[in-house]
Amino acid sequence: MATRGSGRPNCTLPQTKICQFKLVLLGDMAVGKSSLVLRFVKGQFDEFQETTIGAAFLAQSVCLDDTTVKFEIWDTAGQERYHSLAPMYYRGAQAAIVVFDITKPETFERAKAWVKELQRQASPNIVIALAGNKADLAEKRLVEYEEAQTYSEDTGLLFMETSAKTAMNVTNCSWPSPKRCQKPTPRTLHTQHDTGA
Ligand SMILES: Nc1nc2c(ncn2[C@@H]2O[C@H](COP(=O)(O)OP(=O)(O)OP(=O)(O)O)[C@@H](O)[C@H]2O)c(=O)[nH]1
Ligand SMILES: [Mg+2]
Repeated sequence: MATRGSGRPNCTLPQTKICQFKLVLLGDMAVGKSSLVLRFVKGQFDEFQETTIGAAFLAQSVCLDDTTVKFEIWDTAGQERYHSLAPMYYRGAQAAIVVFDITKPETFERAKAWVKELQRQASPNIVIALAGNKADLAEKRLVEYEEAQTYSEDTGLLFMETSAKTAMNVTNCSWPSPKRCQKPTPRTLHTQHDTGA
C-alpha cells in the first residue's frame, strides 16, 4: 500500500500534476486491513485496533516524482454481514488490495473468493494486489509464501507479504500506485496550473 521509494508523504517541491487514485481494501475480518491503512497514513500501529463498521475512508497525498498522487482509500469491513456493501466501494476503484492473514488459511481462501468477485464485477482495468499480512508472526505461519505467490502468478495479481506491526512492505515498497500500474488508470490527471491549485 505504500508508495515506491521515491514517494514522499509531505510534498515540499512544487508538483506539476495531480492524480487521484481510488484504492479499496478487502479481506476477511481481523486480517489487518485497517492496521495497514493506519500504518500507511499515520505510521502507527494499534494492538487493539477496533473492527470496522461498514467502511472507513482515508485520504493520503504522496509525491511521486513530478506528480502528487491523492490516494482515496476505502477500508472495508471484513464481517460477513457487510459483504453486500462491498461493490459500492470497489466500483470505480483503480486498485484493490485483498488482504489475508498468513496464520489463518481460511482467510487465504476468503481472499481468493474476493479476487474472483473483483475479476467478475469490478472494473476490467482494476489492478489487484494480494497482501499476506502479519508476516511478523512467522512462527505461527500456516500459509506458505510460495503457495500465495504461485496463486498470484497464476491469477495475474501483485503479491507481497506485509506486517502492519513492523511496517514491513508498508512504507517503502511497490504497492499499487499509478506509476506501478501498467494499465492506464488515473481518473483525473491535470496540472496545478489547470486547476489553479
Ligand atoms: N502481529 C500482527 N498483528 C496485526 C497486524 N495487523 C493487524 N494486526 C492485529 O490484528 C487485529 C485486527 O486488525 P484490524 O486492522 O482491525 O483488522 P481488519 O482486517 O481491519 O478487521 P475488520 O475491520 O474487522 O475487517 C488487531 O488486533 C491488530 O492489532 C500485523 O501485521 N501483525
Ligand atoms: Mg478494519
